[in-house]
Amino acid sequence: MPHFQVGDALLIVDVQNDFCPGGALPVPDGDTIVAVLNKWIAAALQANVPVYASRDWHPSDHMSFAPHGGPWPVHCVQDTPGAALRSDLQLPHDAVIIDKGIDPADEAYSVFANTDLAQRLGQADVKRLRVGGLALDYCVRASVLDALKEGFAVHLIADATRAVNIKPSDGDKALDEMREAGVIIEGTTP
Ligand code: VGL
Ligand code: ZN
Repeated sequence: MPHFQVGDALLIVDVQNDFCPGGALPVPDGDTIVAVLNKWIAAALQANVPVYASRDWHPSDHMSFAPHGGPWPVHCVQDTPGAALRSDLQLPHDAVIIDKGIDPADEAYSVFANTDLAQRLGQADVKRLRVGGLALDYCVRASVLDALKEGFAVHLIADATRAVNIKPSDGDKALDEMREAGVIIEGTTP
């Protein structure tokens, strides 16, 4: 069982249609984390712990897109169905939505890049983050490393994240880097 306590928050990274099978930049089995996250959301609600959900939220001319010289297919364009959060993700009504990747000239994998998330977490007296979402080897990795640098304690929910794995070892490498930086990896469903 998750042990949410005062000072905790749940951070859900980029659980959007484009990162799930059928989307523009699908993460293998990305959709399977939704059911896991829904259990953590229910536990957060019960413990009165705030929930934050980020969206990769790009302008149509974003530098990460292949037509603009970047490595990725066009994905998560603002206000398109692909950029919408998965409709089966049961977010609380007062979940805080954080949009990132808005600057066309900045990749911004991290949820902390050019957003007010750190400030908002500070205002809410959050000390420890439980993190899940997509993709493990990009935005989850960057967000977890930044959260640790910002001074938060961070737990990664291992079965609530999946890797793109362009190289098959990318997910494992990201886990190693996060572990070295101080993340606590917790295993199974709550
Ligand atoms: C992401 C690639 C490009 C992610 C975002 O959310 O992990 N990956 N943009
Ligand atoms: Zn992106």
